[in-house]
Amino acid sequence: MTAKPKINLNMLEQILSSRHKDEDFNTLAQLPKPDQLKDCIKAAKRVVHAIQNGENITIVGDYDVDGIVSTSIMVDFFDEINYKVEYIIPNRFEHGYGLSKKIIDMIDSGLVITVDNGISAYDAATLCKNKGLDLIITDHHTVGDIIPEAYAIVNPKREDCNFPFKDICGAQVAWYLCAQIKKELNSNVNMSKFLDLLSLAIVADIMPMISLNHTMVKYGMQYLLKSQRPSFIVLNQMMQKSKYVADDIGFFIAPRINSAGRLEDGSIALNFLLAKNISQAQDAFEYLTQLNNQRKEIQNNITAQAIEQVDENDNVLVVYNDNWHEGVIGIVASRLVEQFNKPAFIFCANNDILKGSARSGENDIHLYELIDQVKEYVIGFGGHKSAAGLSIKKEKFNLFKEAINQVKLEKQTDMIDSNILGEIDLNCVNFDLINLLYKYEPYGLENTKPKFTISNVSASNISYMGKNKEHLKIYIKSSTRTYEAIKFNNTIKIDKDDILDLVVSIGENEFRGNTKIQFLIEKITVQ
Ligand SMILES: [Mn+2]
Repeated sequence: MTAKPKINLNMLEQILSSRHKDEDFNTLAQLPKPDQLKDCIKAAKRVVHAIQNGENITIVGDYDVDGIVSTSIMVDFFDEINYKVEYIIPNRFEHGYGLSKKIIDMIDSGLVITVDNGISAYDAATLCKNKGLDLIITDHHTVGDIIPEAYAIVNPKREDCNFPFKDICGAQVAWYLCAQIKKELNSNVNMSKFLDLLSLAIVADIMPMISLNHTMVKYGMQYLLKSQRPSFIVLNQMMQKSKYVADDIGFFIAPRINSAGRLEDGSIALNFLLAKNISQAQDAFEYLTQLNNQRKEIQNNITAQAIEQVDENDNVLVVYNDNWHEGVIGIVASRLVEQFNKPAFIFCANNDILKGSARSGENDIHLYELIDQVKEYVIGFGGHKSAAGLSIKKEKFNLFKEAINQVKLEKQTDMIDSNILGEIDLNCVNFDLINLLYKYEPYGLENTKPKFTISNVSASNISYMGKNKEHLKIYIKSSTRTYEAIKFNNTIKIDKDDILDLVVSIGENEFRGNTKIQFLIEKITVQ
């Protein structure tokens, strides 16, 4: 680790404010307009035509948070303008990802609108055409060499799209299309009522937390807190927060919504978000919590097995097992990235085909481009910089693993190290510091949560929490007070006599109206 400066409050304010000094779109009123998205007007006009002619409209979403939120925004919007639409969240196990033949077989006529998927649905687009279905693709994933044949394609990553900020999520694209439809219809739907939902998708899809994403999540989390959606009333009751931070979404809310599609069916989570009353929302929420607990157990088992297989000398971690659960391999990849600080590919089997999920974390490695360089071994792939999905033939596994490890990686920064702002003196840690950290929320990709080193401390009251005692809790002392510090998924054994160097982020723990300062430990080194 390189030597870090000692941080005080003034320095911290300077560092954090400088991150945003050249940014556009700092208020909701400054957000770019929907017509800046290529094809958005064309698509909206087609939708209005469909409404006027009473055509069937079918929304096709995805089973992750972004896809589910995209779908719920669309469904809710059409509800607001009093037009009944059909919607389908593909089932990962039954239909696979995105618009596919099996999904098109379920649609008889009219207009199909994809949300958070579709940009790689070449064959499905042709099937739609042959079946006389008009297709509007809204997506945000990387546009490949071939573009599907569709009536309109709204995707900021199109080369010919001049939208001023490219890294928005699927739900934002869907929201923008709704905003344009609203305009075409001269309707009075308040588009800001969707910001609560949008904040979930932007955080969960790991969009860069800068520029318009920062603004939308910042305000979205405030809307979330006072949201009148039954689902969010239930959520707020459970969370008991006076304010939200991005990690509340990332660690607590998103995993529950994701667990539906990972283990069973994304519609369960969609029904939660669209619940019409508190009791419906309550039931759906309890079920999601159950699924999420199951998901954790499966994931912990697979993570342990995957770690055993990892070859630490590889630049890119590639592991595979026949019996791994397809729904959790993406998270397992994230856990490997955390532990080894390298891009990770986790595969599970589907007959002779291996389905894989890749994560690059906060490394400067572009996964889509990385896979593109070894695409001769790949059947199909899609995704973006920090997350991707792919499939390969089982017999090509070793070749793929070898080839991807031959690719010269552009740049590999130490993820944790490069995000550390400096050494923090425990005597400087007080609520002034906490408030300053909150002021620059939400944090995320490209605007990382401030991390600090704390050197030469010892731990008291060492304890372990969680079902498998996987989380570590310790107390550390300044000259005047004692702080709680948590390490999730701890792998290091420590003793009360050990002298420790820590990398931490600092936040609050709100519990039953009591607020205390809490450290989240990223890394522990025993001296
Ligand atoms: Mn997405």
